[in-house]
Amino acid sequence: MNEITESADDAIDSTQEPTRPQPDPVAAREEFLKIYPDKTRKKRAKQLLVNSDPEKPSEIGANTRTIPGIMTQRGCTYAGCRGVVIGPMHDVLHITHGPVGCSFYSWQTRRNLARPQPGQTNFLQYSMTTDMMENEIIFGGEKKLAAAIREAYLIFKPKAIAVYSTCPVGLIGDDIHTVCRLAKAELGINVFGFSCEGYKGVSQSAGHHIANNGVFKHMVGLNDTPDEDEFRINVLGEYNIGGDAWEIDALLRKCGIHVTATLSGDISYEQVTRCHTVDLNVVQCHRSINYMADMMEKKFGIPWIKVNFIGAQTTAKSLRKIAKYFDNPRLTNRVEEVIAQEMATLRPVQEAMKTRCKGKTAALFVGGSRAHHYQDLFKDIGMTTIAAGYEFAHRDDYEGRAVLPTIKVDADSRNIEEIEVEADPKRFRPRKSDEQNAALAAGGFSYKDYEGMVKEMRKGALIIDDISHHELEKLIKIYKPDVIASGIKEKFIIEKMGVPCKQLHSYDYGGPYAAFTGAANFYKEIDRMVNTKVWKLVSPPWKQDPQIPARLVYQTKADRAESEESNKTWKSPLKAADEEG
Ligand code: CFM
Repeated sequence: MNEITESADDAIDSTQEPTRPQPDPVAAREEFLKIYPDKTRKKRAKQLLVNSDPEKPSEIGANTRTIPGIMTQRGCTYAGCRGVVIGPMHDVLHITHGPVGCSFYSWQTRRNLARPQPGQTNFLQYSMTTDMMENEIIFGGEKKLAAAIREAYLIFKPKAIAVYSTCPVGLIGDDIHTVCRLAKAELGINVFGFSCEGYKGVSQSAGHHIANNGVFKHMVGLNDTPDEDEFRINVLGEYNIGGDAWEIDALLRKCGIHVTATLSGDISYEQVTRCHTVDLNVVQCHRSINYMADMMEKKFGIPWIKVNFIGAQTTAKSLRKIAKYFDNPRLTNRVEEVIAQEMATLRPVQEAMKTRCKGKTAALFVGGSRAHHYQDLFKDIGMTTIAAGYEFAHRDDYEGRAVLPTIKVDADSRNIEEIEVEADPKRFRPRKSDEQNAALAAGGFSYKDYEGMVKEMRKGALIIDDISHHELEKLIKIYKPDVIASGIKEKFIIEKMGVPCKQLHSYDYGGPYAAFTGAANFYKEIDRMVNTKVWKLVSPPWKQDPQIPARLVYQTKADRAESEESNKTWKSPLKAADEEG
């Protein structure tokens, strides 16, 4: 038994197979693809795979443009930068330079909660924008931006202001960086901009990268004062959705591990400026923040490991790995004590929910990390993930970081700046000696070790990148999963088709789901969803009042003629009923 990863008391049965016989995945895949025109089919085929050998994941088409006409769940680059990575910093003032819609739709739509300390400010409830109008689009918006920064400063007196470019700003060429530099000199506070125009990348993923670069350049390293606590870490890629970061923080504190900064859940500007003083970075969401982890390692010598605090067994494994890194008997014992205590409370809930959920199936289509992480929570209660995919992750998030050197750089990824980082002449400090690292490696410990989603999925599962609405509907019809974990854009279609949908971005107002305490919430929530009878009573409107049949593409002329004919004679059943009186 590998002592880092397993222990008899928290081991779970991960060989669980679904109770109902499952469809043939190869035939299902064919069915998904057959409606597409040739070119589209060829492209989608690369993004839609059957997991034929989990040990050797096939190369997946990921992080490429969505084909126009396909309904995608993706967001834009601005969303990934302003909304995801930097937006949660609660005392930084965020100004969107653009038309009002971009700001309005990023106004508290993500549940990144904050509980500022006494004396700290919280601007999260505000949404600030330059509200560009035709005038600025034609004659330039730099003056309006400068005025907005000045005005916001006078009202709120923040320590830092971040400015975000939207699509039209990139198109007309406003130089936000010069405006920010001048404002910084004028106001004497930190002001910096992000060229995160919505169109800049193929998804919000580009925005993560742009945000990482900017936070690293403009904030990290400004204050060298370390916290006095021992075992100091940062939790990177945890955004406190529904309070997850608070559960993780409380658990770590119980173990005696100190979190200097969580990037960026419930974090203050000041914490970001000092986060380079820790001894270890642990990465929760690899997709959104791996850049930061790598840059901090190069410049300051802080190593990083991948963790996962979603799922009981994975949480235990992550705690043990952190303890192993610090290699301190006191900490190691304490971690074991905490795991034993937490599992003693959680196990009865887990067992009870398992008897009710065992053998049921789930499909997950979320973002760039949750579609992987949440499979562990389902596994905890005996459920099987039959299909999963990310919206915008890259190949390494599917196949593991080993494929990084083989990822082709295309025109879209080249568009995003890769910043050159060198060791800081004064502040670079290796956290472990070569001997210590050799001993860790001999004990099975590895750094930067994200293995990706596919290896942990069962043979025969479907892996679907950037799933389309059409494919989702087919999946529901063919597989009838007991629950789908997904987002708000598709939630109600799924539910109208009689399948419960757990919204895994904002948690449908629920959560937290992280750490042992959060796991109990999730098990109970999923039990309620998969065991209620209400879904069998749903009759979607299109079954009662079918719409005119329309086709995406006509394969043959006869096809088209048939469709046109049926349109002519089609009558709404409701109308027919009316006419009959
Ligand atoms: Fe990371 Fe996220 Fe996610 Fe993400 Fe997101 Fe999110 Fe997400 Mo929505 S940072 S990749 S861009 S874990 S907002 S907190 S839930 S899509 S899976």
